[in-house]
Amino acid sequence: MGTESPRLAGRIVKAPEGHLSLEQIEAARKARRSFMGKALAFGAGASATATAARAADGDPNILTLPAHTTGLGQGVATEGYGKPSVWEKAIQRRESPGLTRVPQASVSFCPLQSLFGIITPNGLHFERHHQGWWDVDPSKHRLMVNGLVKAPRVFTMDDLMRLPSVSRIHFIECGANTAMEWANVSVPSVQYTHGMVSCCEFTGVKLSTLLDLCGADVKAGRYVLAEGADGSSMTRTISMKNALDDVIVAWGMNGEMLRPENGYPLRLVVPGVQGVSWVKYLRRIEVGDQPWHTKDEVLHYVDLMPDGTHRQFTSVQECKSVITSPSGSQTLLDKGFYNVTGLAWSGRGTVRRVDVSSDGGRNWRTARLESPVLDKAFTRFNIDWVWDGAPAVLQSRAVDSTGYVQPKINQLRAKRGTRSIYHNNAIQSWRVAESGEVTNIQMF
Ligand SMILES: Nc1nc2c(c(=O)[nH]1)N[C@H]1C(S)=C(S)[C@@H](COP(=O)(O)O)O[C@H]1N2
Ligand SMILES: [Mo]
Repeated sequence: MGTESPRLAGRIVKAPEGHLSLEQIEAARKARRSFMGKALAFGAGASATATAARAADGDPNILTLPAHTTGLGQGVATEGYGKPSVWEKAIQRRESPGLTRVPQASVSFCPLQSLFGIITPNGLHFERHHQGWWDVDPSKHRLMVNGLVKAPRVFTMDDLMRLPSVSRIHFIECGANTAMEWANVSVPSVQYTHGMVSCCEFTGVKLSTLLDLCGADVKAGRYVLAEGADGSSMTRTISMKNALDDVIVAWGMNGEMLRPENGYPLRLVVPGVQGVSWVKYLRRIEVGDQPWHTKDEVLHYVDLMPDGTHRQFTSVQECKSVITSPSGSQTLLDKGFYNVTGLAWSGRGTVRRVDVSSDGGRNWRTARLESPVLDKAFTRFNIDWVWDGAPAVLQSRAVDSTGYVQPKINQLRAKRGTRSIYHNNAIQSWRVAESGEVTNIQMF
């Protein structure tokens, strides 16, 4: 998968090129200590030490100071938009070749294995487009609110950004995330198994504020339609209950304007609900008295249940978790201590607990939840693990604030049958081989 192996993005695998290995650092330290000892014995100070260090250039036993310590650095980085270190080049969104026929109707997966904390950087947020992305001119963009409202209105971006705003941290997960695992296709890394999820701080005006401004009939108007301005005619029905609760018409993402690929200049944020309802390039909100049954809610993102019925408005992303490191395609370099880390989230509230197993689910230990633990947002978990070098299977199992427990794949299959494509929140298993290689396996 991918032109570059996702191995490169695994921090456990190897230090970025150009960095010293632990052995090199230790050897350098030792050399420096004995050298300093000699220098001090001669009653010399630090500057004499540095001079001697330069004099010893070329001697492999003596630490030579790197250019960044002795030379002049670069000027302020004011040119263009700030960029990550060159050493982090391998950490990118990646497309799974062959998954879709054209890149305009494709997915780029977020490199979860290389991220810390709960916020997804904007340049690494997963992408899902049905008809390509656009960099829409915000001065020309409009949002219409119509339907069962007293005063239909057309808002400019300036109009919207003058209104009272909120900033909230929420995850967005495509309903198709982890879909390959239904088919028992073991894609190699967490980037490809779980990378259609991200978590950001979104800023915008609450949809309830706009509905209020336009005098929406919130009794007869039991539903809201959201429509995008791209060629995919992305339209989704959202219940009025959701709309009045925590839905945001957002322009901000992690402190700056949305990226074009994520819906610039305006997108709907529907906390807890699958990604398809988070309509990008949002241009219209209509209030109505029944669901619209548009193509993206009758044909796509539906679940064919064992009794032959379609579960159509499967909207909430159930509680889920995954260990992001160690994870598939990484290699443990040695026995000993590891910080097992991962992410948990629930579309129904907060994460209450995450348990971690290293023996394929026989024994479980409760992981540490790092703060903050927020509603419908990523929660970062960590747990100590000492690898004895024997084969192991790492798994995480999350419990949310409703008491719902993340299921095993066979428990999920018992309920959902064998025809599902979407909405797979099963426990993920990573097998650690004696060689240290970590692979994706299914445990029933
Ligand atoms: N206008 C528009 N909105 C859209 C889509 C789209 O193709 N066009 N894709 C949807 C789907 S299926 C998902 S999962 C999310 C993905 O959002 P992202 O690209 O910001 O990750 O946007 C949703 N909103
Ligand atoms: Mo999606």
